[in-house]
Amino acid sequence: MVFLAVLLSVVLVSGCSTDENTPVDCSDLYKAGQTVSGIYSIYPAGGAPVWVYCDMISDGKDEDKGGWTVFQRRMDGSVNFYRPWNQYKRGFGNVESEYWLGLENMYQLTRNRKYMLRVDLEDFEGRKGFALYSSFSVDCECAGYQLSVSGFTDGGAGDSLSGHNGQKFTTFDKDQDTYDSNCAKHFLGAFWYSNCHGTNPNGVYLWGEDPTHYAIGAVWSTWKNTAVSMKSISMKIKRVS
Ligand SMILES: [Ca+2]
Repeated sequence: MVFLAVLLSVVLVSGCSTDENTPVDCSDLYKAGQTVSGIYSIYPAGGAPVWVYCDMISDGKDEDKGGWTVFQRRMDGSVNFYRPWNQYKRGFGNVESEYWLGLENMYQLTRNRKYMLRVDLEDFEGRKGFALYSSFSVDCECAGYQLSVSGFTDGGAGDSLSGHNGQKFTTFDKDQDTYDSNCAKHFLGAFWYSNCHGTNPNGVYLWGEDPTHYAIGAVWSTWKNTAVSMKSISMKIKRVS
């Protein structure tokens, strides 16, 4: 009986140590045959698992269809995104609906691997657009989780993000933007603000167009004007081999 228990634990431990059972991201899961979009656990830093939504269908070309790790997702206004630094660092929300994966996880994923970025957008009239970037990474907390994004390809929504390249991340309680004041406080979000933004994906979920307050919504300004907040917006990364 003791021998059996020992044998079983050895099998379990060895089974868990394979790469197939500790996927770094959704790209690993896709390569391992997981082709259905949904919630999976990944191991961005090798240690503790993190729950994440994997988009296994986005992108037109068959050969690189799925394998997108969603790090930001808005869709129904169910989660408050006006949150402090520690929560943007660790992540928050609900992987079944709206969530933020966390800057530390994003750093761990992108520190030694090459990723591309896709931003999917939908307005309240059901129109869709996207933007692709061939390179995306987030630096360490010691560098303010600085954003590197480049290589834009238009998917109909225009480029609202390249202007944020090289910026550090700012929350209402940690001002690392280049504006005199705090962009997170002015635009009620948290982002790699500069002076301040071309897009505000973590802004207020405004349920459509509302010009009452300037650019506080989940705005993507090169597609809709700054008074229009998206119905859904998701930001997702995929490993480039
Ligand atoms: Ca500032």
